[in-house]
Amino acid sequence: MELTVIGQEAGGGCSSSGCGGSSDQLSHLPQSIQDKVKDHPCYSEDAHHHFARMHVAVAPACNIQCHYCNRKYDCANESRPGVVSELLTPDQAVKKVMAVAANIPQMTVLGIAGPGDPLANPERTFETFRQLTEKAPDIKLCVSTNGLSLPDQVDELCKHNIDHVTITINCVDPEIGAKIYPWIFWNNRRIKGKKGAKILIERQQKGLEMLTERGILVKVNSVMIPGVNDQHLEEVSKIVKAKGAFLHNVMPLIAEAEHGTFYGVMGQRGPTHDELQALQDKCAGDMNMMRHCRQCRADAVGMLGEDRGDEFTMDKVETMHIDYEAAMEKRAAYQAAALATLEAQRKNTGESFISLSSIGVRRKDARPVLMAVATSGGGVVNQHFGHAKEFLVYEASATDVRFIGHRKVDLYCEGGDTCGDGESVLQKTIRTLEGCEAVLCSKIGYEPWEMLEQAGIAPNGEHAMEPIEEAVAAVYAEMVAKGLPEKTGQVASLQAGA
Ligand code: CLF
Ligand code: SF4
Repeated sequence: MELTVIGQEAGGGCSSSGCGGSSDQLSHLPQSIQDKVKDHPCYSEDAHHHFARMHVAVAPACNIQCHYCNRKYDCANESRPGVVSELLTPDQAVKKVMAVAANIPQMTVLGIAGPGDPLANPERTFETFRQLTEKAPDIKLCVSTNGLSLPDQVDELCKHNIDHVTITINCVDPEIGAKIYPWIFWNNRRIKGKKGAKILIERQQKGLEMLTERGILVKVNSVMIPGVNDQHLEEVSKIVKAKGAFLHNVMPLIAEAEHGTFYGVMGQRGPTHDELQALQDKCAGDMNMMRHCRQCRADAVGMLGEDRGDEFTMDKVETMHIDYEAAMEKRAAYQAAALATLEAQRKNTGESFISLSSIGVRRKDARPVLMAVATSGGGVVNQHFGHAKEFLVYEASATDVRFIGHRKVDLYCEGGDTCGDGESVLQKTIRTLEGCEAVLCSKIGYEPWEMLEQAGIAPNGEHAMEPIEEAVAAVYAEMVAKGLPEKTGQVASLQAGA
């Protein structure tokens, strides 16, 4: 028997990678659809190591109210709550996109996701798309909506070659909807409670069907709200899949009192890492799940998990002198090389096997282990522990290695050869890694090494520059060979959230 590392060719499929775009999962799809997702950082989990997205905040208005939203901030249906984006006109947005395209060759996708609802601002949204289709036809266009106006806008979306649409669908039951949406604004009227939620749900479902009939890929976002819709989202997942959604992204509610949202003020909690993962796993039986969402800002720029927006504020963009011809050549060359690397990685991971005989037959049923990985992109272990702003979490088992999600941390090392002394931040980082039993990075300082060991997390810098899944599998094999400890003591208490 063999241990498969991301068994794409070996039949692991999406369940092994937990992603929206492993090559096996896509291989049954028409080539035209594979082409739409292979370099989209949100629709393909492995593509997000190589390709970037950007958002332009051109859409200020919204036509509904969500209990997790405060209009002072970006739309929380596709954005991290509590951040404010620089609002742009369509002309400014196009200028900014061209500047980013010239400077960040990884950027393949332009999304409009706020700060309000893009389809509640159709003139501004479609004018931006219209100009970009002319000026930058190689950029994929993407939009995110609450769905209320969607059925009215589907034809216009088609006209602009928009291949990717996200609809936030938090429920299919108006009773539950009334607990999430106090009102909607529709046909020039404010409609409250269950009645409003019912209309919203119907419009979302209709929009979803219309898009899939036209071959547009639809991702559904759902905000997981414990005690409100957490028990209901499995059903949502089944229904949206049946209606043709391509990918389901269950995101955690983030409700802080200081954001001034209804939920924040009422003390509604968000889910724990374990609760989120458990729900994603339940939904995954029926649906391709996205687990690498970073809840971006409405003006995010760069790879998922990084934000280079500060480099491209309008005052900076206005002063940039860009040789577009040279930049576009560089862009095309980068993207061709990145795709070739990605294809090679997909092939290699599909073909990589570690013989279980090397770690002993009795370990066929060795328990799974969570590991955290520090990476700055490229699909390899290549980041210093102290420089990581987030860790990717993988689950290794005797049958496969799968991506589980990411954990954001505070940066405590400000550079130099040694890690900083921000002990309390380091402790916080280690708490963030609860449940993980190893952390893979390119380098790590002495102090965090010791503290990780004390917390029951094995630091590992032996696999620098290796592809992540292969490195995780190799560490798992070593751990199993040594004998996995019972899940007790500190690790268990951390997993319990202690
Ligand atoms: Fe933007 Fe959304 Fe398009 Fe991606 S983000 S409009 S599909 S290009 Fe991606 Fe960011 Fe998550 Fe959105 S990580 S918040 S899912
Ligand atoms: Fe806020 Fe977005 Fe909901 Fe509108 S759709 S209320 S902007 S979270």
